[in-house]
Amino acid sequence: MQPTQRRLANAIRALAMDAVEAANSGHPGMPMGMADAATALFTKHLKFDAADPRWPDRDRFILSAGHGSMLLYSLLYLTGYDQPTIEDIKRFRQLGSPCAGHPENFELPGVEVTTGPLGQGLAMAVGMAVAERHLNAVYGDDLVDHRTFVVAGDGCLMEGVNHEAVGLAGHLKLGRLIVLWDDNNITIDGSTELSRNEDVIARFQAAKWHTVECDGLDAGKVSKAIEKAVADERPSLIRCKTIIGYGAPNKQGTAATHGAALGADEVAAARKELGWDSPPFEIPDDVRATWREAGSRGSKAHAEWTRRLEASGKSEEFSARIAGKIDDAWLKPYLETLLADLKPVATRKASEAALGAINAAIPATIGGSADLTGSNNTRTKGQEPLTADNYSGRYIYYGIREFGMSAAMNGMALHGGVIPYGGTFLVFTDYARPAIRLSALQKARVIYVMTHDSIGLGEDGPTHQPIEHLQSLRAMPQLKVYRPADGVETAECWALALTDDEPSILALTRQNLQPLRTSAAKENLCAKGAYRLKDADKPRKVIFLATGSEVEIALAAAEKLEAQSIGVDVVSMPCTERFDAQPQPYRDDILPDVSNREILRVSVEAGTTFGWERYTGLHGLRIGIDRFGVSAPAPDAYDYFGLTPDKIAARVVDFMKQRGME
Ligand SMILES: Cc1ncc(C[n+]2csc(CCOP(=O)(O)OP(=O)(O)O)c2C)c(N)n1
Ligand SMILES: [Mg+2]
Repeated sequence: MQPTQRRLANAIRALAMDAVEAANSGHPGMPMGMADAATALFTKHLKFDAADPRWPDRDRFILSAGHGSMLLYSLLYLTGYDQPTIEDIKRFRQLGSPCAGHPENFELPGVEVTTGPLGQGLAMAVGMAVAERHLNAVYGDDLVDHRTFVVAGDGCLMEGVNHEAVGLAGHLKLGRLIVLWDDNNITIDGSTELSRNEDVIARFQAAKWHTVECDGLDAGKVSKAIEKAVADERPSLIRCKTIIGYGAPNKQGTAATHGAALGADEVAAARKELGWDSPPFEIPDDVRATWREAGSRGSKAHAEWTRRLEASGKSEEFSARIAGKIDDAWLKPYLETLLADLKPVATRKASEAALGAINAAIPATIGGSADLTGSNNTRTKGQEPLTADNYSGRYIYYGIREFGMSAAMNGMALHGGVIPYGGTFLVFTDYARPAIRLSALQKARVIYVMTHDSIGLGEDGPTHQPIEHLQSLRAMPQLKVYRPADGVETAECWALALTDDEPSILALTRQNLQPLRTSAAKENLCAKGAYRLKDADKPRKVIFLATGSEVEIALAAAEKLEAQSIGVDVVSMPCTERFDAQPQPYRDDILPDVSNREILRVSVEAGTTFGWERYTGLHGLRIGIDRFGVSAPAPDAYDYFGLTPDKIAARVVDFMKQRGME
């Protein structure tokens, strides 16, 4: 006799209890409450093949309630993925185990996205569903035809980002997005009544979602609800009424099961309650066999899909597209055209021009903006909007949803087959920051087009003028921050961002900048992160390190110093992270290892000076802005903060005098 769905679910419950017990750390409540619903999904509905976690047409499963990671690890193990092994599960949350505290896409191929920061899994799922519909529009049902399933908790549905995600999904009519809500009325502090009285169902309905309710502890009923969700054209919310920690007789239904080991006595009592008599980490043969069958349920569909791909004549193109392979063949001809007709241009405009060439050459790009299309210059000629009526479009109007946009872009990038870029003002990276951090952690190739990158945006004033943003973003691991100085650098930085396997931020100006790179270079000079734009004419006394719009100011200041017989190198530093990764000899060549008395290093950036001592040394000179900005036309703001060639040259001369350098 086949084990019942309940018995299959109890295998999840047992593994979750035992792993948390062994680690004496973790969250048993959520996996125990949602075990039946997950069993229904994985044994009856989810299209996947445990033998190939990367099958492009698999359904995506996202555990937005990432604290319940043992639910996912159990499912991957039980259905027969190569990883995790039972040994991995025994070492849950220990150093080196792929069964990390929260699900990490870079640890286990079966984990689609990294979750734990509540709400973001759901928001990334929206991006996955967008990518699926877009690729379906491009390649047809034969090659792309899958769904995105999410398990979200009360926390996910309280976080602000869920409002952005739910609004966007409803608007884009993402009918293949299905969210199972673990409605257990419990969060860490206790009952949800402590903090929520909204009608969640009514809210989703108002956002044009389909909703359905079921007993989340009855796999059969969950199955019926999933069938209804699949049949509906709208995105669906399935309200699964559950009991947190279900099966632990003395603790279930309470916050005590949320995030702590149940304790030996309660685990023993739960085993009795559930009729589960196997020792820890042991799965009875009948249960294992049935779970394994569920894991290979999709193998036939997978094989048929592979045959269709081979017969499509698009096999190579499709596979390259999914693998995300692109080159920068567009760059050279683009730069030739650019250099033939140089004029002052804002780097946001230069970015738009580069994007014209990029979008024509690389069909995988999908652009967008959080309601600042005309300011971010992110939409190029002929780029059709991606809408509910036309998923083949390549431009998304995200609305005023910076966080939602960024999280969706993470989902799109991790789905594969598309390369998302999206814009807002640099200052509003603050609104997007939690998703930017997940781009970096997950190595999602997302390109953030962040314009209005300094006081140079002018009259909008201090609320809109970034100060600490560049440096705070540079502090984030696995993220490249680019601040190009002219049209050529902008194109070079775009090329680097597109071919990277990490996310990038392009910080771009509102104001016009002079062309600085006026002839073709043999290589992409921005690739080294910093390079000498001008060599000292007179004996070198000063090295300017400048970025973006301040490079031309540093150049003009250098000319003034040269006129006073002070030799100055000007180094353009579009990407500090790349410079840091250069071999020592290169870094020594740009920044010789001598004291600031011999050669003074001066940083010039219209933002905080915090951190620039990393390059100037403690005894160097840092020119920047260590307060909030001002509301004024850009030239007045620059003058006010002393960021003009005259004022900078004077400051350098003064500083050198004080140091006895002359
Ligand atoms: C953004 C964010 N804030 C806070 C936390 C810490 N945290 C983890 S789980 C949780 C409670 C979530 O409640 P719910 O989603 O209902 O999960 P349940 O207790 O039902 O398992 C909190 C506050 C987090 N992981 N992410
Ligand atoms: Mg809850």
